[in-house]
Amino acid sequence: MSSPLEQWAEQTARLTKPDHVVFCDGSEQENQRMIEEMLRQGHTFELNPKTYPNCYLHRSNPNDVARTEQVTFICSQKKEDAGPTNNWMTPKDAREKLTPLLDGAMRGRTMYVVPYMMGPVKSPISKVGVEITDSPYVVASMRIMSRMGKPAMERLGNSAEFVPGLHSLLDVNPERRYIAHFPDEKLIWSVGSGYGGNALLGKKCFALRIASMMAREQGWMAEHMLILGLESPEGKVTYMAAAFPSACGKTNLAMMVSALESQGYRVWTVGDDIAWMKIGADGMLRAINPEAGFFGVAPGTGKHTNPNVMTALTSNTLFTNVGLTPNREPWWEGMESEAPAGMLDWRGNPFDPAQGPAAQPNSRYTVPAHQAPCISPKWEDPEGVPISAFIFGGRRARLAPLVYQSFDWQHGVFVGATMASETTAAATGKVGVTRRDPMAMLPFCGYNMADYFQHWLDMGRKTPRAPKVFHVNWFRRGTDGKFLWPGYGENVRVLKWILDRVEGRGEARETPIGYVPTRSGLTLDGLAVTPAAVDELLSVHRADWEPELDDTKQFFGKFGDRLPKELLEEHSKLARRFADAGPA
Ligand code: GTP
Ligand code: SPV
Ligand code: MN
Repeated sequence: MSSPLEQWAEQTARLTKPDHVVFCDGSEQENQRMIEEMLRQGHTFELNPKTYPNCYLHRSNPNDVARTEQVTFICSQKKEDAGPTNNWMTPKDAREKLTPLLDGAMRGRTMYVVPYMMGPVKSPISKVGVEITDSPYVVASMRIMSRMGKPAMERLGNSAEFVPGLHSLLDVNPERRYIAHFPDEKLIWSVGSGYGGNALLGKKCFALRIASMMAREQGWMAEHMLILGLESPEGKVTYMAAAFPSACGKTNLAMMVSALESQGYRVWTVGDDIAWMKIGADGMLRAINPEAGFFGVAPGTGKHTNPNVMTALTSNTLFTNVGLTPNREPWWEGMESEAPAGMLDWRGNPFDPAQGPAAQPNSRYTVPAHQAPCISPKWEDPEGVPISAFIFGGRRARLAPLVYQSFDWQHGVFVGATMASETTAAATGKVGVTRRDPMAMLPFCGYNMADYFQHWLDMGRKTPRAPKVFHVNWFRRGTDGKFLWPGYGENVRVLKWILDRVEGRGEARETPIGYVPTRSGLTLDGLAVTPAAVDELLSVHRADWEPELDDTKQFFGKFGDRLPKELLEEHSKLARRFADAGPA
């Protein structure tokens, strides 16, 4: 008798008709074969073995450089179960559309069967997935991003306890690109794209969309959150998880070199993109990072902004869509070195600034997490780390102050549910348009977001020592259009205030939106920001919040009766607090 995995692989091979089938074990020899195949295919190049040993540059198809939300579907039986914020097809329609595309799709190719584990090897929170793909780039990336091969097979045995994900590049044509999720079977089908979040199925497809469905059914949480530990001068580490939309600073916050290191405040990285959390025996939410690597945005990453990752990515790293110097080193805008003469841009053409940047704005590095000097000693703790604070945030040129604290859990859920942010290059479409992105999960929640809000409310009730909830904004701009806050390592000043609040200290004033630090409540010594800029960063303007109240009301309206009444209650309370505060 063959195992459920073997049966699924056989069935898939019958459909996709590959020339060869390879079951991946995650070994070094196998990885070398994968790289040879990538080099042979012609879109991957070896980097300078002296300065970047075992590093490669991969150039994707220029039509395939970011997640494509418009062709990402939740295929539930009923449209209402996908909700108003997801694209929807019936499972039957999705199968009828995709089966002919998959029929014979792997002819002339190798079908790789990739078992992988999301989460630390011994953690009870971890889960197994299996991705079948015809892309060696996907296999090499999954090997960095997950515990691939042996550990997954050992956990799986002959059981059917895995999330299957079928991926084929087809002909990488946007007209034939679909990323489909089947809630009933906890199954993923992705065709026509080789890009990160569309193709590395363990990441957004499993660890967020499918896992969020499982988490709701089983009483836990799967969130688009970084996890960090803030060490205090006494050596105590307090863990926080933060949800910011794509390309809004999770990796950078999680890996920061603290500007307050001389005062004893230091940041340790547990995860940079996804958190799975369960209520622990101590009544706190315990978080694991399901991933094993960082798939981070390259542009804007440099020695001053993120020195930790710059140290990490000089070996065993796969770069996608960055520039290539004559010295065969990777280069991107914001690397803080002069653009070298004779460079090739991300498409492989001689770099001409008039034709656009050297690196694609959503170009990325894929690096093993353990290579980061800031990796937390607890990052693979099977129990997970206890979370004391949740931090929401986004890119808001106006409106949201540098930081504020919600009044309580229910208000915190409202703060998360009414998050909004300017769109970035992480997804195709317009950049810089403000859109509502609740809990940074708009593109990643696998079910109706009204039910997701209810799940958040329920989790707060069920968690005896639920995290305190905060909101931050590193992206507020002054009248000159420039960022008011220096960001990056200076963000530790905000984390320190959050820690103070968690511990019952931290000076704050009560405003209609929540507790905002007073200027003296923040540790600002040695910071080159004018007092006027700090005041602006901490201000709450009623004239900005009134249209915001209208917009959030309209957004909530999309969910009809399914929206938890608690959120409308919080909306009215916020409006009343502004009315009571009088003109401002
Ligand atoms: P995903 O991997 O897409 O989920 O993104 P992320 O949230 O991890 O974003 P990341 O940390 O990679 O940051 C994206 C961009 O925002 C980079 O270009 C950073 O340089 C920039 N950025 C990050 N933190 C800050 C900050 O504190 N201030 C400013 N101004 N920019 C920042
Ligand atoms: C994001 O877009 O939020 C990412 C990159 O983290 S991707 O894996 O492509 O989703
Ligand atoms: Mn992300």
